[in-house]
Order: sequence, then structure tokens, then C-alpha cells
Amino acid sequence: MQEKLDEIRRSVQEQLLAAGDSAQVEQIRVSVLGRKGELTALLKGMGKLSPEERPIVGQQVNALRQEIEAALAAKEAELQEKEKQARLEKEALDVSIPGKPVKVGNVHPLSSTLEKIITIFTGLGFSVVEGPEVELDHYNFELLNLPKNHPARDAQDTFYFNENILLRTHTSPVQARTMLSQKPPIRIICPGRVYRVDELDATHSPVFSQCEGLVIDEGVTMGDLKGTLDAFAQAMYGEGIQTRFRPSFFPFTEPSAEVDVTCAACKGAGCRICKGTGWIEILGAGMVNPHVLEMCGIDPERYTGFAFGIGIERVTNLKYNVPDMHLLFENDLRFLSQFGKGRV
Ligand code: 2NM
Repeated sequence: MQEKLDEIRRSVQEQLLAAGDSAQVEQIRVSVLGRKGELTALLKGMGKLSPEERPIVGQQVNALRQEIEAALAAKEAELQEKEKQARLEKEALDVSIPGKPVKVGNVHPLSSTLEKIITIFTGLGFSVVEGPEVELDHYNFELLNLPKNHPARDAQDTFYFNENILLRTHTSPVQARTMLSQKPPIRIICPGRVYRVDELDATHSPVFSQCEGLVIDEGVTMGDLKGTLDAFAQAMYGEGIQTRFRPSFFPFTEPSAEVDVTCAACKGAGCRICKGTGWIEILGAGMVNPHVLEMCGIDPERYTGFAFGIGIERVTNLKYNVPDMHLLFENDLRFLSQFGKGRV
């Protein structure tokens, strides 16, 4: 009997050593301690023993049973610990690995120029007004004193959808709409995209951006126009920057002027950028033509006004010394990322 018990003990020890998971341990338990297990069979066979032998063998079998149960439990605990370690290793996070760099964009140079212009004029009491890019001929041309035969209305200059509908060629129609819907005093700037039939080259683009301004009130004079544009030029380019008005013509203003500012690159001394003149042309302006006021429902006997138009691309390219319009529209990051930090 003792031999039989020793054999079971050895067999269980061997099997337990080889067991690799909880299922195998359970299998061992069933094969030894289960209803049809080896040790159970021994207990069942005890009836055949003599009354003297029975308690001794009973004790031995029970002792082995407890021993095996302890060994099974120990193995089970060991396996669970191993599984837990394996899981922890698998799920481990290496917090010392450097993070992936996050690419951060930057404001497009056209946007930062426009933002600056808007900041300056809102500081002077102007409001920002926007309007449709697809316009009616009536607002884009008719109300602005560009009569039917004006060359700007030619299909070679303007994108038409049909006879009456077109892509606006300036943001002036926003101002015409404002005059029709609001009473003076009016102090607005109208930024936005405008469209003209031009090939993209160093100085032209079929789509570009403008910021036009309009002031209408009683007693507004050319002096107000000059003072406003002086203040703008100094806020934009620095103190000491002056403006110079040269006579010009626009159908919607009378008188009209091309406005130059002191060349910011040479402070007026003359350089390559200003072609030696010391001046840079940056906008057009004038006193709103009384006929335009009248067509837009404003009494020209009572009110006067001035208007101006700034080309955002031109101002931007002068500011950053950008030689070619293509660069502003091609979205090449090698160009655009120079206007911001790009990465943090
Ligand atoms: C310019 C130059 C001069 C202008 C005029 C008007 C309006 F609506 F009042 F008639 N808006 N914008 C104007 C005047 C625009 O751009 C170079």
C-alpha cells in the first residue's frame, strides 16, 4: 500500500512539474482526487482491508490527499502569478519614449496682413462688412458708375455666369449694398476675395483680396481721407511714414488719387524696392462720386464721403519682400511655414 501511495505522490509531482496552465492542473486534480481518481479509488477499496489496517491506511491516504491538494494549490498560485507577470509585461507602457512631434500650422501671410488692416481700422471706429462673391451686375457695376459700355464690364475682364450674374471684381458692391440699407454716418471696411480675368503671373492673379473702406457723413472732406490714410500708414508701417496723393481716375470717386507711402525698406531714401523714388504705391482712394451717392439712396447735397481700396497681396508682398504672386496661392509649405514657428 505504501508503495502505491509513493507512486501516486511521485506521479503527481512529475505531472505538476510539467503542467503549463490552470487547465492541466485541474486535469491532474480530477485524475487523482476526482470521483474516479486514483486516490479516491484507494479510499473506496478500503473496505477490503482488515479492521486493524483500515485506520492506518486511512490516515496515510488522507495525509497524501492533503499533501496533493496543497501541491495543486501552490502550482495554481504559481501559474497565476506567471500569467499576471506576462500580462503586465505585455501591457507595459514605456513613458520614457519621446512623444511624436505635433505639426502646428501658422496663419497665412495674406490673413495676417488682413488681420492687421482690420485691427487698425476697427481701432479708428470702422466696422467690418462682408457680402457675396457672386454678385449682380447692378451692384458690381451699375451703382458704381461703371456704365454699360465701360471696358471693365467686358467679358475679357470679368467672369460672368450670365448677362446679370458675375464674380465681383471689387468689394465695392458691398459698400453699395450698405449705403442702400443704412443711413449715414457710415464707417465701414469691406475685406474679401475678388475676381478678374487675368493669368496668374508675378503681379496678377484671377483671384485676389481687397479691403475697401467707406466713410459717409455730413462735412466729410479730402482732409479726413488724408488724415485717415496717414494714420493707417503709420500704424501699418511705423511712425514717420508719410503718404503722398497723386491725381488719378476711378468712375466711382471724384476727385480720385493713387496713394503712395514712404518706402518702408529705405525710409524714403530710394532703393531697389521703390525703384529709387522713396515711395511705394499701396492703394487707390477718392471722394465718393455724388452720382454714386445718389444712386445708392444718399442725398449728395447733405452728405459727402471718401472711399479707398487696398490690395492685400500687394501690401503683403511688399511687407515680406515676396517677389511673385504664385507663392501666395500655391500653398507650398516650404514658403508658407516661413511665416510661423511651424512646430512646437
Ligand atoms: C478704390 C479706389 C477708390 C471705392 C469706392 C467705393 C464706393 F462704393 F464708395 F463707391 N468703394 N470703393 C474705391 C475708391 C475703391 O479701390 C482701389
